[in-house]
Amino acid sequence: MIDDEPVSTQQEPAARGGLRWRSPLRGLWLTSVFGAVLLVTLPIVTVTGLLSYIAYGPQFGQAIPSDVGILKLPTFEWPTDPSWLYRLNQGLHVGLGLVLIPVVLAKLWSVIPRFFTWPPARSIAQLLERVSLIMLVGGLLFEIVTGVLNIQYDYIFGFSFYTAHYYGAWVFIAGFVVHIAIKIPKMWAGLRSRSMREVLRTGRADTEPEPYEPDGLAPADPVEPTISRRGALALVGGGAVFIAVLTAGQTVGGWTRHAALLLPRGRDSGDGPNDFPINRTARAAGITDDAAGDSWRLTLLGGDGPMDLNRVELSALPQHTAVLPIACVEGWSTVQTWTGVRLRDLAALVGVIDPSPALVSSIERFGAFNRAMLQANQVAHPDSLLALKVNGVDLSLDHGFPARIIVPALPGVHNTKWVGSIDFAAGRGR
Ligand SMILES: Nc1nc2c(c(=O)[nH]1)N[C@H]1C(S)=C(S)[C@@H](COP(=O)(O)O)O[C@H]1N2
Ligand SMILES: [Mo]
Repeated sequence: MIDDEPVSTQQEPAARGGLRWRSPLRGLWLTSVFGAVLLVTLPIVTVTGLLSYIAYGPQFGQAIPSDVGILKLPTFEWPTDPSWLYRLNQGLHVGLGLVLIPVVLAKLWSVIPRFFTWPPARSIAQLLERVSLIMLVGGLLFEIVTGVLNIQYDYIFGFSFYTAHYYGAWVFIAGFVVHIAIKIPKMWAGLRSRSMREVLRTGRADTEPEPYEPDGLAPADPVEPTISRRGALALVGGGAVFIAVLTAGQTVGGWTRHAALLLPRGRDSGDGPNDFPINRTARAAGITDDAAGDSWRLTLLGGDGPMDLNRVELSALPQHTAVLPIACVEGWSTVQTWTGVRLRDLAALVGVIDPSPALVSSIERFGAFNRAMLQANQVAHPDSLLALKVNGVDLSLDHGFPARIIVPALPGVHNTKWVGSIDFAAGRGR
């Protein structure tokens, strides 16, 4: 057999596992571009995630997980202004988190020979780098998986991924910080090793392989390019845009909601003015027409309470209208016009003039979201309502009839539906 393939040059990279990774695109430049994108965007996903934890009110033990030991964050009163604050926070966290998945995968692809380097470490410093890399990559993939599962399947499995997601975040953060500290100079050099303009002008035929260096990312024996660098960037960017199209509808609403395929519950809607996403239906929550019917009473506790009010009495109190979003932790949101009684007016009815935190309880018996502690500023805000109506008509049973909470910038989950009682002294440790 006449074969002039140089056997010797094949064996050398094969020994370091390089034979399988021969793309001429692989190298410091492409890795640095993906790295730079993630360097700017992943901190946004991380910080909004941690803020979301604080918005849940860990000071009341109602963030998940409730006890996080030394990972406890400094908590503060989550603001009520602007009313879209949590909507923006959670839209960014979930939306950006999903959109970045193709970039994360591309970045991993670009450094894949690294994971097969042998021996894995030749010095203590290198060993530490490797451990931080495992934390970074493992943490990130774990966050993506638990995040997506949380959006898609939380209720199917009947348990929460929040706890895993919270601890996973800290593993990722530790790996990310170390990785940045180690790699920033390299990334900077990588970004400057090619001109982006030049790359965007170069087609596949003219695509040159990256220069080989021992211990570098570029292969010693690159194959012919199957795609240009700009093609690779377009592919990854296109993937990100595609995911954006599949998710944006969950917040933008209207007809775009039909494109929001990554959003299982947000598509569930009611009729007419009550036609907007339903998180948990009355049926799923075990709310019967009877329990929500004429026999329903709202019980006010604390101060001079208890005091019972039926729905007719509530309707006779001064009514206030506010345009406010419901923004779910899962990323979807919807803005509606709500009408009802101000929470601070209800507090005043039982003689509580200077509101403290209040505990709202639903008549729903078993759900995980059947009660919520509201901060004092949330009770006091003039737009914080016990809503009886939405968009000018009575709430539907699915949206919380006879009455539900709606508070500006409050995480969706704490806008309790089918309210049975409000304890205005709950925060005073009675
Ligand atoms: N009693 C009760 N209230 C609840 C829930 C629930 O399961 N039970 N779900 C919460 C969640 S997670 C969200 S996002 C909002 C959604 O309100 P909607 O179904 O009217 O859109 O209701 C909140 N109120
Ligand atoms: Mo939610």
